[in-house]
Formats: sequence, structure tokens, C-alpha cells
Amino acid sequence: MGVTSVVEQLKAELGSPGLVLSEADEVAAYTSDWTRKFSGVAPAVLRPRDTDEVRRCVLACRKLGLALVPQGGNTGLVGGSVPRAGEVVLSLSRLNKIENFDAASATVQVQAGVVLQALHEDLAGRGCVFPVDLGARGSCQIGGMIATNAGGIKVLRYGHMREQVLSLEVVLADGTVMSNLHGLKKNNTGLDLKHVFIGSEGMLGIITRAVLQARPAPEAVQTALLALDTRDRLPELLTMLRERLRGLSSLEIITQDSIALYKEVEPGTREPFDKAYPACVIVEEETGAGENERDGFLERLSGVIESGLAADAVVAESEAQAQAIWRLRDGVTEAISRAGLTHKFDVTVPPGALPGFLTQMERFGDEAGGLRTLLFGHLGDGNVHVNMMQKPELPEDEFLAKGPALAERIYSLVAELKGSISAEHGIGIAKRAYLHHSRTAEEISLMRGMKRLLDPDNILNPGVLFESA
Ligand code: FAD
Ligand code: 2HG
Ligand code: ZN
Repeated sequence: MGVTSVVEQLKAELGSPGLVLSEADEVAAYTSDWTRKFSGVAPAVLRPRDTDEVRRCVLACRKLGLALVPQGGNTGLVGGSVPRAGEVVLSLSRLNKIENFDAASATVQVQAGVVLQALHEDLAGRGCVFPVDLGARGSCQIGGMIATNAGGIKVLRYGHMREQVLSLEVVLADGTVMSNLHGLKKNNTGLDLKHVFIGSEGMLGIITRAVLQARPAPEAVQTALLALDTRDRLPELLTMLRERLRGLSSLEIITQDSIALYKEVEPGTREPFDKAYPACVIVEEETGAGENERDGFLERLSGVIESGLAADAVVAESEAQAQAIWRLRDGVTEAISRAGLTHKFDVTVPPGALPGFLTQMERFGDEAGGLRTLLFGHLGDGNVHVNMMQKPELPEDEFLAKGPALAERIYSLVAELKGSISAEHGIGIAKRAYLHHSRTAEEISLMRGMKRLLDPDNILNPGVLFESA
């Protein structure tokens, strides 16, 4: 079927104006991903406004034999949100209503296209927080976050998206709307099917609504930046911080190379300490509001410095200072993107292996040549973001050609260490060839079986997670 006739048939099936975008410049805005490494062409973009329109879109595509790529905020980092082989893009952006807040259970019902920051702002006005937070908060959507089981900077205390989802509404590949929206924490009534869709990256169903658990806003949040003069004692530091800071809510690491890159891209940035240290760690603790609570935080940090595990610390005296500390961490991904193309490896390793692993990553990067290795991540979860960025002198095709060998080398080491090849970004297209490093053949076979059961015609995000059979 030619592109024109596909579009005409979609319009004929779907009717309503504005539902089908087909002008080349309009469609182009949906066909490249955030990393600029994945892009494709799509005959059209479908922009439903509610669950019934999603259902109609799925049925129309099914009838016309077209595959669909669900797209939320398009901030995913593994290539799963853009077309690869002429699929139609199904954008969830117009399902953007926060529908209901239940104060007694502190639960909130949202449509899938609600942007994370909008949810944060809405709940702040109710004395609550939604405890998942990440750098893409201004664009990523709740549906996309559920589909990727997003993590971020507060997993340590509150868990991933999975831990926040109470119930879901999902449109299946045959047009069935599976909806049992409730805010119950306790509901042991057979298989908990929502978990099949959380982290399924759009290949088993389209998430259209969710009921989420909000949390009480902390009375006060203390933030500090620690300077480390060695990375070798990270496991001891982790142990001590966990033991002493009972309200620990974030524990993030930024190595010196990442800080240096951030400063190059944002030239006004000051070195946080009087000299450059091999690594800095952001520590955030949720405490009560009184003066004593803050003194307690300072005392606990002094203990860490006295132990020799940290060399220095700056403690935020105001919200503005806390934000300046966080900018350094949140800004690294954006800084890398502005500086060039990068190979991203989002991995978990056991805490004890962290120091050696970081050094190995720098060695692998150096040995590959033409790359700048940047290491940062969610220290409290053992989640390292390894970025191997293109140096300006390395031609783009040579840079891209280095990806598979690096991936194989890094993921083999991760598997040896009993870590995970994807801590939080998912598998998408980028990592499907390496899934066997973290999942057994039996698990992969069961996943394939579930795909066949729920999407026998392979119309939902084909090629994500594993090559289409
Ligand atoms: P998209 O990118 O649009 O889609 C992601 C996947 O979900 C695709 O496979 C897509 O098909 C599918 N999908 C989207 N919506 C739906 C739906 N409604 N139903 C079914 N499938 C759907 N991730 C983290 O986990 N932690 C971080 O700390 C973090 N920080 C980031 C910082 C920056 C600056 C950036 C750019 C990204 C970051 N990410 C992080 C990655 C990304 O933000 C998350 O993966 C996020 O959950 C993606 O949401 P999205 O709405 O943009 O989804
Ligand atoms: C983060 O924690 C994101 O900042 C992005 O997960 C990681 O850019 C990356 O590699
Ligand atoms: Zn992350």
C-alpha cells in the first residue's frame, strides 16, 4: 500500500479531524528519538484524545495491517519510541488529564499522556508528592514511564514506577479495553495483570490510564554534595550513609569527567569545591522540619567526613542552593547530548564491584579510542550510567561502528558481575541483541510466548525487546 493510500484509508476509518497527522513536517517531529541515534519514517501520526479513540486507532491499524509505535514524551533512550519500518506513530500526548485525586487514600487517577512535571505540580498543591523524579520530568509522560518502569533519583526510598502503580487501563492489540481502575493497595485476587504491562515498552498493550499512589510531602529535605578523594571506598561510604541517614532519599554520583564536561557546556558553572575531586556524591535526606533536624543532618555528615570516607562537603542552605547542586547532576545528560553523539550503557552492578567497574569502563573507553568516557548515576542503586561520547576528531561512522563491540564487552562484564544490562531505561531496539546477558533462555522464551498471546499479529511496537520472529 502506498503512503497516500495508507493515509487516506486511515482517515476514512477514523474520520475525526486532527486525529491523523500526515503532512511531512508534522510527522517528522515524531520520528527521531532523543539520542538522535534512532529514527525512521512513518506514514502518519495518530493523536487520539481518549481511550475510545485509542481503541479505534488500534482497530483501524489492525484492519489495514499496519503496525503501531506508541509514543509518550519521546525521551526514551533505547530507541523504542520511534518508527523503524514504516510503522504508524500513536502519540498519547493528548490524553493529558489528571482526572481524580482521592485524599483519603492519597491516590491519583491520570491519563497516560500527563507529563511528570504537571503531576508533581498538581500534587504539590495538595501537600503530596509523586515520588518518581528524573531529569526528563518536563517531557516524559506517565504512560511512557509505566511502559519503561522508569526509575530516577528517588528509587532508593520509594522504588520505581512499578511500586507506585495501583491499577491500569490498557488497550490490547485486538481492541479490547482492559480497565479495572481502582486505588486499592490490597487486592489479592489472582494474577496481578498490571505487572505484565509495566516495563513492557509498548509491545503488549497501550496504556491509557493509571491510578497511582501519591505520598505525603516530606516536612524538610536536606541536600549536600560530598567530595571524594578516592572512588575505591564507595562500598564503605554506601554502608555508612545507609546506616546513618535513615531518611536517605537520593544518593547520586558524578565523576570528575562528567563535572568537567558540564562545565565546558555551561561555562558559567563554578567548581563546587576548591579543587577538582575524582568524584562527588549528592546526598539527600528527608527529615522533620525543626532546627534540630538540620543540625542532626550536619552531625551525621560530619561523622562521614571524620571517618575519612568523604574529603569535604557543601550543604545547601536554601532551596536555590539545593537546586544548584542538582543542576550539576540533572544537567549531565543534556550536556552530553549538546556535546556530541554518545553510546549509552545503563547498567547495575553490585555495590562491592563499583570501584573496579568504574575503572574498567574508563579502560574500555580508552582502548576503543576516540571516545570520552563519562560516568555518573544512581549510586544508591548500584546504577551506573556509562556514556562513551564521540570526540570531535572521530568521524561519525567510525564512532557508530564501535558501539556493538563496546556493548558486548561491557555487558559480558556486567553479566560476570551478576549485574543487569538495563537498570532503568529498558531494552528497546538498542539492547535487544544483549538481552541474553541478563535473562535466561527460558525467560526470553516465556516473554516471546506472552507477546504471541497478546499480539498474535505483531502490530504493537514490533522489534522492541526482541527481533520480530
Ligand atoms: P517514550 O520515550 O515516548 O517511550 C518509551 C517507551 O514506552 C517506548 O517503547 C514506547 O513505545 C512506550 N510507550 C510510551 N507511552 C506508552 C503508552 N502510553 N503505552 C504503552 N507504551 C508506551 N529514565 C529513568 O528511568 N531514570 C532516569 O533518571 C532518567 N533520566 C532521564 C533524563 C533525561 C534528560 C532523558 C532525556 C531521559 C531520561 N530517562 C530516564 C529516560 C526516559 O525519560 C524514561 O525512559 C521515560 O520513562 C520515558 O517516558 P516517555 O513518556 O518519554 O516515553
Ligand atoms: C539519568 O539518570 C538518566 O540522568 C540518563 O537516566 C542517563 O544520560 C544517561 O546516560
Ligand atoms: Zn538514570
